[in-house]
Amino acid sequence: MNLDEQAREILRRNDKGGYTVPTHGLYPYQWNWDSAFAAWGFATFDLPRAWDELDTLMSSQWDDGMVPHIIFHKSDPGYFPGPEVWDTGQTPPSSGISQPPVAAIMARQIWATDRDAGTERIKALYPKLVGWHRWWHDYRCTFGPAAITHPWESGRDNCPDWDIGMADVDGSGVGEYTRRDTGHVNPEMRPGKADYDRYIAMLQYGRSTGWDQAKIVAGGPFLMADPGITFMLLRAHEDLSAIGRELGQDVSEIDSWATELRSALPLIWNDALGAYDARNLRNDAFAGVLGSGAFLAYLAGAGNPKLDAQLMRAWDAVNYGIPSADPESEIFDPRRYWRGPTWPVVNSLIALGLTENGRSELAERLRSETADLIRKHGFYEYFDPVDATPCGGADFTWTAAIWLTWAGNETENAQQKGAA
Ligand code: 9WN
Repeated sequence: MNLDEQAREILRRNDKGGYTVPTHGLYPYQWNWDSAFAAWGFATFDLPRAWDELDTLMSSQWDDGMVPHIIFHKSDPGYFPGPEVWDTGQTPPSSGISQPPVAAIMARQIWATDRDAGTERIKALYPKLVGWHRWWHDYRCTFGPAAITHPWESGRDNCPDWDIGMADVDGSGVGEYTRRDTGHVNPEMRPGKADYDRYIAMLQYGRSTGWDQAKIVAGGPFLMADPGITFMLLRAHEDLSAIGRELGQDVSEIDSWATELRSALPLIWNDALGAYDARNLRNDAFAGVLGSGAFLAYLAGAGNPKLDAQLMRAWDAVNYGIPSADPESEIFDPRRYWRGPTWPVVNSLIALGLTENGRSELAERLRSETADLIRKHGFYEYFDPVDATPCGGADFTWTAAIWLTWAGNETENAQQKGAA
């Protein structure tokens, strides 16, 4: 089976009927941003199924507009914390936080593959996407940049960006619990026990408020500005606005969210670091660490020469893809989850921005390094950027999806080189 066929086979196998699990075992439910990438992947060979994925995701929307980070369609003892721990009282059961809002970005890409077939589908999704973006604006952008109330909300769970905020979270009183993730993959690759205690403490705080998002933002144990979400949301606002305009809608509200968010970017620019940086919104302190969240600036057309210099320094220090943390810092840990490894899916977003900003040579380098990883080892969750060791879960949905949409798309040049 060639890699395209293998990738399609993974998407089909991870399809649970209307939604896709990220991988069997480790992640047995529907995850928010994984699902948006899955839809993008399905769009290369089964367009109706692509739209179904987004429909199922958006059908989990809360009354306040939030689209949760995990949707627990069918209970599965293989994942902790499950629906009974989150206890959000929602139907379908879900977690109580959100995740990177990439659905509008993917919906626009999918629509472009077949306008006629997609128009009715995107019309139905559009008001829900607007409601979700309004939620981000009203509940998470009150300080300017997009804030997260839990590291899991960022999608980049244990990256060094959150260390200063995590240090203020007391995880000592969470009680006994059994992790399931470390039974599926090497514990050396996953966040440590002290991190997990704090994750659970934040969850317990949210639950104690009855998942009142305004209370969580006002008094929760953790609140940080996230450059990654800020750039993904900004880009998603602009894509949603473009979709709305084509549907003949009044998009002035969406445009005003985008303008406000763009004007907040100086608040997450750390001149001492020479890059965008996460910020603790409880005391304004910068995290002072360079990570892949900063490089998502390219996705929102917010790159600049100083960031370019940091990108090239960090990227040239490894061999495969853009590392999730600075390879020249002491924190760098090339196999531990978001503290160093490269994530094909993040690379795909950065490359999308680089291409659109006229940096196609860099985008092609990123594509070919990402493709090398997948060719060498298969569709893993993430990889060591120094020696290409495959890490985390195997047969991963979003890695298969970005192979089909991006990484596997050899340019004519590369194909000729390969044939020569
Ligand atoms: C918690 C599913 C998800 C991704 C996240 C990734 C990881 C979960 C976990 O897996 O997070 O949400 O249990 O580690 O960090 O980006 O969406 O693939």
